Amino acid sequence: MLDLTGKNALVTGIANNRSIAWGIAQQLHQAGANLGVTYLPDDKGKLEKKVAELVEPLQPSLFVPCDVQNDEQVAAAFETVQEKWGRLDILIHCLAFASRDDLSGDFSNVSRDGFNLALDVSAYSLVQLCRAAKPLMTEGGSVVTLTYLGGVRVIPNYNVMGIAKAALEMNVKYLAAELGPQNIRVNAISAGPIRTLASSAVGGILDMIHHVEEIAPLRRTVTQTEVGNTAAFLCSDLSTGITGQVLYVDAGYEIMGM
Ligand code: NAD
Ligand code: 0WE
Repeated sequence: MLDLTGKNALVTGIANNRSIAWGIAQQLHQAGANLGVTYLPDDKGKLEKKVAELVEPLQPSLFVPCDVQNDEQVAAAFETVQEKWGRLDILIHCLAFASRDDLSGDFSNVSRDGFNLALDVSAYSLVQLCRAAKPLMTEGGSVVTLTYLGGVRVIPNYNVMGIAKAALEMNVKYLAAELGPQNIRVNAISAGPIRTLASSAVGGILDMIHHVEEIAPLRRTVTQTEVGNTAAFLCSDLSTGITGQVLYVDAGYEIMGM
């Protein structure tokens, strides 16, 4: 039923085997999609090598650098998509970044640079990638991004990332409205806390996970695979009527008031 054969899917945000994007890539692959993977290049090419080895079993037909803060690199990545595939069907936006200093202490201490960095990488990047994808999604398409409850409620220490996620969720709505007539759908998954490279760098993440395990209706957190399966659904013909939405994959935590 969930069939993505013949679909070309570009996945951003894989850093290691704990990345949510890795969970998504695996489920898209299992559903039969043709994968393209982007990575954030570093000085020594260490991350490139790690990600290349990780994704090898999924046999991506495209593997390109894409730092969303580098306009030329983003343009080059989509030129490669155009040359190698001719058409794009699925875009997974699964990246965020804020300065570590801005993810603790008083929110009001955030500097202009820190604010701009978080919003640039974590929110503007969706607009930028959708603009590049738009002319390539000639047979319609599906864009999925990752957000967090800290974009709609105050979560201690999430701070400037909360503002970035609020902007990201509103980007989803404006982009869905603009791209809908071209049958391109844009949705977000709001995932519960998961141990990843990004979340593990944050103090107290384990306590937050334990809190969710006590409060969430399902009495547990979610896995990268569960987020991946929801992403596959949002990219498939099972969800053709859904656009502009934020779908919570959080074991039900969001509904709880006390
Ligand atoms: P992760 O560290 O595995 O992924 C973050 C990715 O962002 C990395 O692959 C990194 O290379 C990439 N990135 C950072 N700056 C970039 C740039 N300038 N250009 C291109 N890529 C860049 O962590 P994750 O938890 O899998 O995060 C993926 C997404 O999921 C993020 O949007 C995050 O906000 C969201 N999310 C995470 C959780 C969680 O608890 N882990 C919960 C809800 C939402
Ligand atoms: O979106 C995220 C992670 C965002 C993130 C994390 C880091 C850590 C390392 C963005 N930038 C950085 N920069 C770094 O230098 N999550 C939803 C996971 C997360 O992060 C939190 C959380 C949760 C949950 C930060 C504070 C409180 C809770």
